[in-house]
Amino acid sequence: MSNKIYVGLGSNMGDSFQIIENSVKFIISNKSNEFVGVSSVYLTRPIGYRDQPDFLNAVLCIQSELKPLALLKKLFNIEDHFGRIRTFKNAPRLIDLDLLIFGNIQKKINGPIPLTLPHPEIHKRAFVLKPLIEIQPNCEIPGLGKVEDFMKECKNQKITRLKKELKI
Ligand code: PH2
Ligand code: MG
Ligand code: MG
Repeated sequence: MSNKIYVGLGSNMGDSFQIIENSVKFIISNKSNEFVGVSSVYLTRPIGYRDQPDFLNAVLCIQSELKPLALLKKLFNIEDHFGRIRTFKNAPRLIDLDLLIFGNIQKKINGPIPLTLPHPEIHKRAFVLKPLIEIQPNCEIPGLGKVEDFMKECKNQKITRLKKELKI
């Protein structure tokens, strides 16, 4: 069975634009993943741990045959490939690849690789909501509601769309 999946990409170290572009290419080069669309890249202020550089963020939409944990493992491998070092929660990073929405799946997996679907923070984060709306204006977060309604509550989070486009 194939699912429509939204992946969040974020980077605030190194050549963030290039790392995001290469990560998208990597994800869609997997034969189980079909490219559906990608948002613009946005310059965003750090949310949570604030004492770190601004981020570049984007959202990718794919159609995939992979199961959630299988895809998550592949995303972790790509993060490792680009040199991500895990120090503390929300630390600056070369690349962060998050599963945001995975079809209609709503579940919490508490195994060795924990995973909550949909991602538990998306509805509070303009750096996810804005690019999601760009590629899927009527997007629904399974079990939560419309992305556009949540975006209204995040209006105070400053985010700027870059003119430079990803070359996929
Ligand atoms: N990721 C976080 C925490 N805060 N802030 C921005 N602007 N962009 C991110 O990608 C981001 C964040 C945890 O993964
Ligand atoms: Mg994250
Ligand atoms: Mg992550």
